[in-house]
Amino acid sequence: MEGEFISKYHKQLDVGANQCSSTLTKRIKAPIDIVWSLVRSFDQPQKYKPFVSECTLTEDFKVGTLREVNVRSGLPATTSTERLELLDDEEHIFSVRIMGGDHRLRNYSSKITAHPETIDGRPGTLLIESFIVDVPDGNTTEDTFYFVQSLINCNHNCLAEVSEKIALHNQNSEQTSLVDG
Ligand code: A8S
Repeated sequence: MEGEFISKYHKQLDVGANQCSSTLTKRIKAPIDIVWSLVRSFDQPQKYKPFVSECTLTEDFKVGTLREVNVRSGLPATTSTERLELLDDEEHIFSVRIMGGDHRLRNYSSKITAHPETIDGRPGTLLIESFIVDVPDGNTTEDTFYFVQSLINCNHNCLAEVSEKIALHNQNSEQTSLVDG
């Protein structure tokens, strides 16, 4: 299934000679509704992205809207201006493009899809994220892969942690309400 989803949703058609592109997956032990509600919060990426300190929208939350993201210190970046390209709550597709900011990732765009999956007999989620970006001057393709993939892996791990915490909390309150009758 994973391969099918990747070829259906994550085929990068035009990867230029000075660009790099890749697809990462993460299995999360939480139902898709919980994971999706975090992924789709274009206005609050700090709910799960550990490097984001603040985010403000320039207009109402809709496709085409820009957000100004402030990045925590310690990274080679301070701000990023990003546009919501696609939000499909039925098919669970979310795509963002970086328009500018104080950092080195030019022409970055990413797409996330989420797919329900049973993990250890419980409702879980398969998350797939692909990206494409220019290789910055003075860097190799390998450096760029490594840099971007590390950031995305951190985001995925935190997304899993937050989602799994909410799922566990929901399970516990369901049990309590069963007992309370
Ligand atoms: C995302 C993915 C990435 C974010 C990168 C790759 C970024 O926010 C950080 C450091 C940078 O140097 C670039 O979906 C930028 O968050 C953490 C500011 C864009």
